[in-house]
Amino acid sequence: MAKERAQAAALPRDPIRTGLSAEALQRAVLDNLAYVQGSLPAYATKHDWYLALAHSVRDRLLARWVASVEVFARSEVKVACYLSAEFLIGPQLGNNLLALGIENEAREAMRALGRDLDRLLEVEEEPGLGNGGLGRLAACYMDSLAALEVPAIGYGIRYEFGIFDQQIVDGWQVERTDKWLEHGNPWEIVRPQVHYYVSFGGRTEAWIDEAGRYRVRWLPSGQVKGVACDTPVAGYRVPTCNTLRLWKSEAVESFDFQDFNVGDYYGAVQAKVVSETLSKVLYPNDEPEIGKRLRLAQQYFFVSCSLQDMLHLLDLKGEPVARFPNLFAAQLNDTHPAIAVAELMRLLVDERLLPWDEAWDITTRTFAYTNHTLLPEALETWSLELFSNLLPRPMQIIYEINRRFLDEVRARLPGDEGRVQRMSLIDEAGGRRVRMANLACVGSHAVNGVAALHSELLKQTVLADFAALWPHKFDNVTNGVTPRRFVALSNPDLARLLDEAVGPGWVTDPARLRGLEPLADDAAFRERWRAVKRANKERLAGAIRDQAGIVVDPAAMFDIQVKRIHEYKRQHLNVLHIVTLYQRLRRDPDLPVAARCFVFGGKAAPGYHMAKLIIRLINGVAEVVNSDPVMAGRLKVAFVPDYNVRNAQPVYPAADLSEQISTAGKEASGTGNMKFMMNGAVTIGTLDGANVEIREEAGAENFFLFGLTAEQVRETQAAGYRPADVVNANAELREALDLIAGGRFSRGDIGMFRPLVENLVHHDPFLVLADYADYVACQDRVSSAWTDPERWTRMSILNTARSGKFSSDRAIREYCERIWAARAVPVEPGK
Ligand code: F58
Repeated sequence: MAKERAQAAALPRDPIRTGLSAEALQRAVLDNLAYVQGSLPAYATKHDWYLALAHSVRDRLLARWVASVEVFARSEVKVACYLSAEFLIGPQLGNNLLALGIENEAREAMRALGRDLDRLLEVEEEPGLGNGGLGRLAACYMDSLAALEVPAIGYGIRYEFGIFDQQIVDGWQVERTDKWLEHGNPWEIVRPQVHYYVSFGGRTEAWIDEAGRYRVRWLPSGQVKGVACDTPVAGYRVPTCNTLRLWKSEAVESFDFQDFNVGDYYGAVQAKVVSETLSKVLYPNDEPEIGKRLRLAQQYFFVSCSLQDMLHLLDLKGEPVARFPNLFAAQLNDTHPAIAVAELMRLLVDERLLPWDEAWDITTRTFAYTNHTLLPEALETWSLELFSNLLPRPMQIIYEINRRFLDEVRARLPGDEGRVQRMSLIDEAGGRRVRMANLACVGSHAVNGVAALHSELLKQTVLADFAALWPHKFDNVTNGVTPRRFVALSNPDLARLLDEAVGPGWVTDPARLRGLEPLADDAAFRERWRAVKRANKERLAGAIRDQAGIVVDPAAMFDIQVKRIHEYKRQHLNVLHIVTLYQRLRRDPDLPVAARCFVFGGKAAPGYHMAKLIIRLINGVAEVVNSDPVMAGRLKVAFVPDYNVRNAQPVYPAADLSEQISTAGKEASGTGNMKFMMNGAVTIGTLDGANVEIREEAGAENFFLFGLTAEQVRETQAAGYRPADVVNANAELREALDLIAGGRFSRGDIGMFRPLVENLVHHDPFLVLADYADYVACQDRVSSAWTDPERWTRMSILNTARSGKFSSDRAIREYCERIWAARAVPVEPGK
C-alpha cells in the first residue's frame, strides 16, 4: 500500500491526460490516436477514433482511480465487496462521459476532429457479462456505490464470451457467439502481478504440525492461476472511482511443466487449454441447471481469487486477520458465490491457522446473502460426488459446518428431525446434493430478498426454517436501478426537462422528482412532456425499422415487454391479448380501440424450448398482424432482436405502457419495471415483486392492476386448477387458442405451437389462462385511458415524479446502513 500511495502522489498532472476542456480532449484524442493506436487522422477507422477517445476518457479517470485505491489503505475504512458471477455493465464510454460531466466537451472535441460522438458511441461492443436482472443489478449497485463515495470492489469473472448474440431467423431465435473482445477493451487494465492460485481435485491429508496442531493439507490434482482485470467504476460527478475486478484464468507454469518434464509436451499444452477454459464462457441460463462441473469450477475460481485478494489487501494494511469483518463486507449475489463461506473458512483455518470458532465468527460477520428467486427448482444444488471430486477440501469444511450447525438446530429446536433434514446443507433424498442456499444462510449474518413481497414469501416458503431459527437475520432491500444510465444517459431530452422543472439535483436525489407533481396539472408542461415522449418514440421507431424491418407509427401507444423470455413472465399472456384484439378487429374493423404498437425483446436460454417457442409465436403473430390491411393504423407487433443493455437504452424512454405481468409470487422483484416507471411509462401489472411497491408509490389510480394475488395463486393451485374449464367458459380465449393451434400464425403448420397450446390447456403451471379474462378487461381500461391524452400524460408525469424510491442509491444506502456498516469516504484526488 505504501508503494501505491507513493504512486498516487507521483501521478503526473499532465493536462493532455487530465484536462477536461474540449480543447484538452481534442489534443488528447490526437495524442492517443498516434501513440496508442499508431494511427493518423487521415487513415483512422471508426474503431481507431473510438479507442482514442475511450483511452482519453480512461486517462481522466486514472488519477481518481489511484486516489480511490489509496483510500482502501486507511485503517478505518470498510470496503464493500460485491461478489457476483455476473456484472452486466453495458457500454462504458457514454456513462463515463456522463460521470465526468464532459459529454458536451467530448462532442465538441470530436466535432472539431470531423467526427460525430454518437457514431463513435455506437461502435462500442456490449460487455454482456450477465444474463439479465441479477447481473444488471450488480452493475447498478457498483454505479451507486461510486456515486455515494463508498469504497467498493466488485468481484467477478472476466468471461471471454459473454451472453450470446440473438438473431431471429424465420421467426426463431438463433444464438451467435459474442465476440466482445474482438477489437480490444480500452476500459480494462490487466494486472498480471495481481494473481492468485486456485486448487482443484486431488485429495486431502491430515497431519500434525511442529506445534502439535491438527492440520489438513489439500493435495490438488491441478491448479489454475487467476489474473486480475480491472475496470474503473466512476462515481457521478465525484472524485471516487471504484474497481470492478474480474478474474481471468490462466495456466500455472509449474503444473504444466510437470507434464513437460516427463516428456508429455502435448499434455502440458492441453492442461494450459483446460485452465484457460475456466473463464471462457458465461453460462447462458436464467435457471441453474444440474451438474455442470465447469460452472462449479468457475464459481470456486472467482470466489477463491477474490477472498485471497481481500486477505492480501488486509495484509497490505498491516491489519490482523481478526479485523477482517471490520474492514470488509462481502455480499453474496445469489448462491453463485456461496462457496465463499467454505473458502474463507479454509483460508482462515488451513492457511492462517485460526481456531475453527474464531474463523467461523469472522466468516459469519463478513458475509451477507441476497436471494433472487422463489422458484424452488431454481435453488442451486450440486451433486455431492461432483463437489467432492472437484473440491475435496471445501467439501470437508462444509461437512464440518453442517455438523456443528445441525447440533445447534437440535439443541435449539429439539425433537424435530424433519426440520433437521430440511435445513441440512446436504440433501440426503435421492442423489445426495449440497444445498447452496442453506450454506449461504448459515454462513451469513444477514439474508435479504429483493422486494417487500419477495422477502415475506421467502420467510414463509423456501427459507422458512431459517427465518424461524434466526428471525433477526432476515431483512428486505427492495432493488433499485441507476437513474444515471437509465434516465440521464438514455433519455437526455427528459433529463433536460427534469433539470429545468425540478433542478439538476434529481440525478442523485430523485426524491426531488416529487416536485413534478404540481406540474402534472399544468397543460403547457404536459404538452412539453408529450413532445419529449414523442421524440423518443420516433427514435425507437427508427431502431425497430432498422433492426426488425417493421415500420411503426409513433402516434400509437407503445406497449412494451422487454425481459428474459420465461413462462413465469408470461409473454404468451401478452400474445393472447394481441390475438384477441386481432380477432375483434377482424370481426368489426370499425371497432374503436386505441392504436397500439406491441414491442417485445428478450433472450431465451438456448435449451429452454418453450421459451423459444414463445419467441416464434410472437414473430408468427407479428407476421400476420403486420401484413393484414385491416390492422393497418390499428395494431403492429415487433420483436426487437438481441435485447441487451445497449439496445435497452432507447426502449424505456419510448414506452407508454410497461408490461409487468408475471404470475404473482414468481418474479422476485423485477428491475425493468423501475426503469420504465422512471421514464414515465404507466404499468400494467400483477401484484408481484416490486410492482406492489411501484403501485403504492405511483398511486393505484396511476397503475393498471389485474390478476390473482400470490395467495390466490396458491389457493387456485391447491384447489386443483383445471385450465380446460377456463377455456370452455370463455369464448374469446377459446377462439384465440384455436387460432394459434390451427396454424394461423405458423403458415398453416398445425404442429408448431401444439406443445405450447397443449401445455396451457392441460397444465398451465403459471396460470396464464386463469388471469386471461382479467388481463383483457384491464387492457380495455388501458385503451380507454389512452383516448384521453391529458389524463394519460398526467399519469405518466406522476409515475416519474414518484419513482424516486427505485433509485439504486436508496437500495445501496440501505445495504450500507443495515447490512454492511459501510459508509462514504470522500476521495481527494491529488492529495
Ligand atoms: C432476477 N434473477 C429476478 N437471475 O428474476 C428478478 O426478479 C430480480 O429483479 C433480479 O434478479 C434482480 O434481483 C436473475 O436475473 C439470473 O439471471 C440467474 C443467472 C444465473 C443462473 C440462475 C439465474
